Amino acid sequence: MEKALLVTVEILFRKGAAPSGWKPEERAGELRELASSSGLSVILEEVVRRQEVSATSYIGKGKADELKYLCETHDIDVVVFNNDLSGSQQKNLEEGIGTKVIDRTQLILDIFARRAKSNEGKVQVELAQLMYLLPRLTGHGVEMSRMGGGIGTLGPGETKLEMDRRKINDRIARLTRELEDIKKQRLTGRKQRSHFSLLNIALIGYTNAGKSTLLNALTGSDVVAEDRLFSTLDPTIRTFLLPNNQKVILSDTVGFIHRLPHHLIESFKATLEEVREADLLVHVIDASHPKKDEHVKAVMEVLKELGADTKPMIQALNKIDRIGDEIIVDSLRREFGNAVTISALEKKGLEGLAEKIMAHLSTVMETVSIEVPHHDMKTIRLLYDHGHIIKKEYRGEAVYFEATIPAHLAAQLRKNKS
Ligand SMILES: Nc1nc2c(ncn2[C@@H]2O[C@H](COP(=O)(O)OP(=O)(O)OP(=O)(O)O)[C@@H](O)[C@H]2O)c(=O)[nH]1
Ligand SMILES: [Mg+2]
Repeated sequence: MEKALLVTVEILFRKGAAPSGWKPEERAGELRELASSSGLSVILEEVVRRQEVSATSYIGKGKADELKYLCETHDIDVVVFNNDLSGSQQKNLEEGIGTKVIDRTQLILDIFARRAKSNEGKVQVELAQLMYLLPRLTGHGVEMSRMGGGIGTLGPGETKLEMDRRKINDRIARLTRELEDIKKQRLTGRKQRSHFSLLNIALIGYTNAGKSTLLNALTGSDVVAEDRLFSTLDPTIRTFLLPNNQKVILSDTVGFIHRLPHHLIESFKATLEEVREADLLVHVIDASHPKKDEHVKAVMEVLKELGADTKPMIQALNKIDRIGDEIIVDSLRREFGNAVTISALEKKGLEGLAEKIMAHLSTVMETVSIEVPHHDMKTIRLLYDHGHIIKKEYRGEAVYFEATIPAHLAAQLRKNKS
């Protein structure tokens, strides 16, 4: 395991910067979780307060010398900065401190690279890594060993593969084309799925909020749910039968984080298609987390970037088993505008969530009365699969149905008839 020193720099006078709602110690706490999620062993943590950023070495020579001393005495392999470093700042810091230096974005990219299992995930991560590297090229190429393999594979004696800007640009173009293909396949896949016209519900939320645990609790699947950041990378799609026998599609996908590297959002748009295509979002919030408000804010920002911030949404305050106190749970529920409170782990409050989902769906459902010929199995199946049958009567050659079905299917039926 590589030994890491984590450094969070707090710049005291940043021109025009809005106050962030995160104290430096809280940012440091999240960096610690990120570092352990990527398999680093955190030996030391430093919070550095500075008046301003040094353009060349970010923290100034004196501080760099101090870190060099710490790294030597504690046998540190890598120093992780919680701040965004430019290519030259990173290089100068590496020279000054005498160890490998990475920033928060690289750390997150590294975690994603480790988690990527599917071809789609791998392509998306590599694309994000290359887009991160491109503006950092100093003209003589870049050590490719920095990326792809993850932190653990970087060590003395590694092969340094040089790649120049042109090659990187070519590779970016190729990966982008590959992603286009993946997107097309995904769309045909979705169209072929017999459940294409079912309503789609996407579970979204901050990383580690409990989305996968909730999917498992609702659908009885066994998606990996772990106490580490970014457990889920590839989307999982399951059908879910609501208590009123209406079938819907439930999808679980990658979690969000505050200051999620923009390149990741850009390149993960294929995976995040499930979110963009959803009819309804269930926003899973870790209600027991001290930073829950900031988490919610960060999630809304990412949704905005995806163009999905205006979708109908149900907020599910999760992990209430950790809160225990009914009064606090009640006040939380009110604070979040009558959100549902659940414990995905203990399978509590799930009926309340299902009710909210049904209530929402009833606003996008329509009741139809229709006579269907016996032989028209397609329509009959559609009513059963996607609708909720209220009344059924045999009338000679036809069957009469009264059913609630998704509004878009009702429109389709009317069109077919005319
Ligand atoms: N106490 C408690 N823990 C929970 C609850 N729901 C989830 N957890 C735990 O929280 C951790 C994260 O759960 P996941 O379901 O993996 O979270 P996620 O939102 O899918 O996370 P990412 O995929 O990393 O974005 C796991 O250790 C779960 O066991 C809950 O209701 N109560
Ligand atoms: Mg997950």
